[in-house]
Amino acid sequence: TDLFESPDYYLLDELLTDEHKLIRQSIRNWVKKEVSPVIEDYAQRAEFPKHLLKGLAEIGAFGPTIPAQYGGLGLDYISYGLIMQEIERGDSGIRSTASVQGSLVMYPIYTYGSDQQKKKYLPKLATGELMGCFGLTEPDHGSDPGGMTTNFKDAGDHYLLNGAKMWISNAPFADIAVVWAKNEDGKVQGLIVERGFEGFLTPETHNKWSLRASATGELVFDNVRVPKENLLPGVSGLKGPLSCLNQARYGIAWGALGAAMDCYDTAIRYAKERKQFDKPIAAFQLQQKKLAEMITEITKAQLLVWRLGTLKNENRATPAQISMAKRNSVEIALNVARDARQILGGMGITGEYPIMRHMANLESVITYEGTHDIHLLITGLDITGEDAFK
Ligand code: TGC
Ligand code: FAD
Repeated sequence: TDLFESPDYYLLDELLTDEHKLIRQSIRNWVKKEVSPVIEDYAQRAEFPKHLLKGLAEIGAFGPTIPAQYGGLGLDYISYGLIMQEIERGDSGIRSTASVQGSLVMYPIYTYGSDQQKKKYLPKLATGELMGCFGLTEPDHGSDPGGMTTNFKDAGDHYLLNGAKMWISNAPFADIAVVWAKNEDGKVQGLIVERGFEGFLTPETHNKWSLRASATGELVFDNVRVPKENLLPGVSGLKGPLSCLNQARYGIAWGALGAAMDCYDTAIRYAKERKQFDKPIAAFQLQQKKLAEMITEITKAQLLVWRLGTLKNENRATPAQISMAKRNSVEIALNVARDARQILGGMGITGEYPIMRHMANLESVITYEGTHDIHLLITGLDITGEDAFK
C-alpha cells in the first residue's frame, strides 16, 4: 500500500492509533483508485457517479459508527472523521452521499427507530442495497426548520403526509426518505417514506454550479399514505432532526479538511515545479505567504477536529462545539481553495486540477447543514446566553 502523505505539520499522526491509520489508508487508496480518475468528468457532466455506491459501502463509509449487529462497523468517531476526510479529499459530493446515508438516515433509524425498523432498513442501508435521503429543508424554511409546514395526520390505519422539501441530497435516486413533518399537535416527527408510495415524487434540481457530482432534488408529498409503522417512535420535537445534524456536521468538520488538504497538496507541488522569471514560483514571498497561511490554518483545524473527536468518543462534545468546528473547517477550506486556485494561475480554473471543483463544492458545504451565519449565531448564543436568531 502507498505510504500516507498528507500535511501533518504538528505530527498529529502520533495521536492516532494503528487502526485509525489503517482505515485512513484504505479509504485513501480507494478514493485514489475509484474517485479521483473519474470525478472531474462526472462533475463536468453534472452526473452522480452511481457506480461508486457499492465501493462506498464496501469501504465502510455508510454508518461506520453503527454497531455491527445492524451492518455497521462500530468504529469510533476519529475513524469516522478520517473516513469523511479521505472521501472529501476526492469530492465533497461523494462525501455528502456518505454523510447523508450514515448520519442522516441510518443514525435516526438507529437512534429513534423501532426494532422492526432497525432490522428492516439498517443492514440494507449499510450495504448500499437501499439508499436514503433526509428531508428537513423546505422552500420557505431553510435556516428556520421549526417553521416547516409539511405535515401528517392520522387517517385510521395510516398517516396522510402533505408538503414539500427542497435541496435534498440523494433525493433523485434514494429508495427511502427520512422526512421530518409536523403532526396534528404541531410537533415535529420523523417518517420513513419509501419510493413508490403513491403521491411521492422526487424531481431533480438542475443547473447547480456546486456539488455537480451529487444528485440534489425535491421531495413532494401529495396525500401520501404512510403506514403507521413507518413513524420513528423515539423522538418528537426539533431536537430529532437537529441531533442528526450534530452527527453530519461533525463529519463535515473533518471532511472539509480533506478538500483543503487536496488543494494545498496540489498548490505546493505546482508552486515548486512552475517557473516564472527563471525561478519556481514557490520562491516568491507572495506565494510562500499563501502556502504558509494554508498549512497554518489546516494544522489548527486538524487539532480542533481531533480534539472534538475525542470529546465525541466520550459523549461530551456539545452541539455548539460541533458548530464551531464545522464553521471553522469550511471557512479555512474555502480560503485554502481560493488561494490555491490563484497559485495555479490560469491552470487553476481548469478541470486538469481538482481545485476549482473543490472551491465550487465548498460553496454548498458552507451553506448546508446550517449556514456559516447560523453556526456563528449558535456560538454567539452559547457564549452570551442571548438568542440572536429571532
Ligand atoms: P431551538 O429552540 O434552539 O431548539 C429547538 C429544540 O431543539 C434542540 N436543539 C438541539 N438538539 C440537538 N442538537 C442540536 N444541535 C440542537 N439544537 C437545538 C433544543 O434544545 C430544543 O429542544 P427542546 O427539547 O427544548 O424542544 O430552535 P430554533 O427554532 O431557535 O432554531 C435554531 C436552530 C438550531 C434550528 C438553527 O440554529 C439551525 O440549526 N438551523 C440550521 C438548519 C440546518 O442546519 N439545516 C440543515 C438541513 S440538512 C442538510 O443540510 C443536509 S446537507 C447533507 C449533505 O449533503 O452532506
Ligand atoms: P436561508 O435560510 O433562506 O438563508 C439565506 C441567508 O440568510 C443565509 O446567508 C443565512 O445565513 C441568512 N440567515 C438566515 N437566518 C438568519 C438569521 N437569523 N440571522 C442572520 N442571518 C440569517 N437540506 C436537507 O434537509 N437535506 C439535504 O440533504 C440537503 N442537502 C443540500 C444540498 C445542497 C447542495 C444545498 C445547497 C443545500 C442542501 N440542504 C439540504 C439545504 C440546506 O441545509 C439549506 O440550504 C440551509 O440550511 C440554508 O437554508 P436556505 O437555503 O433556505 O437559506
